[in-house]
Amino acid sequence: MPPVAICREVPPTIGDCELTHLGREPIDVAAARREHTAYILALEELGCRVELLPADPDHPDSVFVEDTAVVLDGVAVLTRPGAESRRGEVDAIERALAPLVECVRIAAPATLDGGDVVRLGERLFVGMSSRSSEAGARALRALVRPFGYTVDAVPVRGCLHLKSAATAIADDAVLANPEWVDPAAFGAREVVLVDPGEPFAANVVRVGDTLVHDERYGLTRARLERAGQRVRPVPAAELAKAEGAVTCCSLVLPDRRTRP
Ligand code: CIR
Repeated sequence: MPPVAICREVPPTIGDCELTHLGREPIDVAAARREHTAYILALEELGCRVELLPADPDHPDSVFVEDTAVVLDGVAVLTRPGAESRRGEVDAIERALAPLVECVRIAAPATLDGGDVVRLGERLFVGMSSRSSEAGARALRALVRPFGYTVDAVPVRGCLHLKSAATAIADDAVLANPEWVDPAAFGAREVVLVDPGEPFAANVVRVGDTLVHDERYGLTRARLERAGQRVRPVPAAELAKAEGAVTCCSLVLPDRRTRP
């Protein structure tokens, strides 16, 4: 079975998105939609079956589906996002995931954004950001332990989510910005650092053996390629004005152990 990727259309209200570390700039909705379409085509080209959910204008950040769930082998954890304005995004994602995988849910008062969860094999790392609480990390640990995963909390500074600071490029390797997270926290065999002039370049989506990466970060792309990685650049500048990066726009289900 091909991997399934869940995505959601860009809503017309995206200009009203949450912003934490960025100033508000006008967002060109048509340009954001063109980028999103190019991203979906890239996922399809890499073998994903994309399930595209309709836009939800009541939730300006709803294109950033990653924050609403942590999808693992055999289980999906529906989150309780740290921003109150985003909590209403979760039910539609649960409806999309439930036919595919067993779903469990983080309960109040814990908060967790999927963008704060980095997975290296069976080890999960949760960024202690403005969105995800220690209670959120504890709740995740209790929910995923029966499925064989460990959970460690990781300090993160200066950026929105842990995945702004570091993402997995293999089950034992990370791409990281050391200004925002200590790369040693992951105990990875290999660390590739972003080019210092590209602080936002640590975010990649792994699809099979390819990394989907923002096309603006050529110096970091060259570092990844020198490390033997295959990279698929995509346009992402308009959605970046909403403080989103490439991982935020999809939930890629592992192709093993999903429901038939
Ligand atoms: C937010 O602040 O929640 C959105 N404007 C951006 C979310 C980006 N999501 C992610 O990095 N996983």
